[in-house]
Amino acid sequence: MAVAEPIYHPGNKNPAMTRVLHTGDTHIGYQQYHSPERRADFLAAFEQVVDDAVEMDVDAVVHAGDLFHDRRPDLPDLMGTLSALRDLNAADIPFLAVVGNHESTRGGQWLDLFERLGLATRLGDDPVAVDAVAFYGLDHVPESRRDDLDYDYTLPADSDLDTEPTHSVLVGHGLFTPFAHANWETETVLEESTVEFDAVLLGDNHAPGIERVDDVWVTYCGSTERASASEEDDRGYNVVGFDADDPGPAGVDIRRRSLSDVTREFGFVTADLEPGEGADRVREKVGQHDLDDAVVIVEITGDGEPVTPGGIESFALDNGALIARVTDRREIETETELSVSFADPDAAVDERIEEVGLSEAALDIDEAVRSPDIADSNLRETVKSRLKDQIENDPAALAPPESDDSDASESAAESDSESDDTTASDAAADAADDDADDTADTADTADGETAPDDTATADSTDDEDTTDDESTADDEGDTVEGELSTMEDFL
Ligand SMILES: [Mn+2]
Repeated sequence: MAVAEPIYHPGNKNPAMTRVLHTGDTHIGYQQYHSPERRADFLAAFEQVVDDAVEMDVDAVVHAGDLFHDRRPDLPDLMGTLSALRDLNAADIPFLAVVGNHESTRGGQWLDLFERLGLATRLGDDPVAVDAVAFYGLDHVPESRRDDLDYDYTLPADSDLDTEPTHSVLVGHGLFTPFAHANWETETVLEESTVEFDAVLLGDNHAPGIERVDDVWVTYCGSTERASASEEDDRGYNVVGFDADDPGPAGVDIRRRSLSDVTREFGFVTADLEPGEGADRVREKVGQHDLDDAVVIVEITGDGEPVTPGGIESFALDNGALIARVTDRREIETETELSVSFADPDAAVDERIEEVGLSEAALDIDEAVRSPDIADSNLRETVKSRLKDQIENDPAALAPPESDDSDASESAAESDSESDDTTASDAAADAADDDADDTADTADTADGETAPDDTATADSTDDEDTTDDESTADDEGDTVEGELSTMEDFL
């Protein structure tokens, strides 16, 4: 299994080896901490991955979902993405992808548009060949709808493939066993699949990892920029080799390549205060880090004097930090059971809204209200036109969705919900009845009180799928630490 030389070295190309770059959870368009710079970082990380793919001359880029942070990417992010996909296309490197929970839309997917433009291939039930490797896709499917899945993949013999593949690969998006926060049984998928897979390349869990289920390799590539402060480890991607001379799982080689040189610098500072210590000690700890253009995440624990988080944040910013977030764990521990991350209030709101469970229309209203891109003066008109559009073109968006599925692995910073909330839908419908005052009322409610309280109580039965917030924050706690460069490091 072990190969002496890293297989991604240019010029070290074994002609029998098909190599693909496995990435995912790119979250382009995520304006983390309300920071335009952070937003640009997510696109830049994707551009870097594409540059690496071209430089390595891989045989394909496989994207395991959540290319975009939400279903409504803005034009600059779309244009940047298109430009990167064009670069791949110019290098004759196919882009094979599935749809993640963040970007999933009710109508067509962005991926379908890219496919129409000849820049991507959406993986599905039919095999897509890269050399002698057959790739299949499994989009994210809400938990409540998974019982209906038949995993009926087209056998190579019944497909358009010219030759019998040496390897079969499933690319999927979801929280699969045996990884943390799993709610999707990998064994079931493998057993029920009509095709015998050698490897499963996954997205959704932002923590990278490799496991074996029976003989089959199962791996997460991890996110390419930190989508939450819980993602402390280096970001990166996988390079997966398939040896045509060695069919089956034995001929699969998975390696990890770090993006730590190019991702935004994060400084994780823990100030564990002794009695009598205070802000001076916290500043001292913060000052030990390279703050230049970094995102600085400070946690205060222990005892000591009261510390004003704002003062520490100013100190970090004055010393060159791009973003500083200070959480005083001592306060949180004593205050309440609340486990939201106060390091990012917007993320806390996202998390709360995810728990509440809103219709697509209500989520759109929330998005409009909180979006920094929509001026207050335009809000009323924006909400009104979006709702009008949905009533005319997509009435289903106003109806209670059939199901719910909260994604626990995804950090507090991520918001998405397919859950069901009648009250919110009603509110949306009210707002939509062409009465500008109603519309404004809905917007005002969402604005003032973060998640509207009256909707928060609407559907407590939806909690069955939500994992404890605290464990969400610890998402990456039980994964591999440090530099990962070979498959052996994962085992
Ligand atoms: Mn994701």
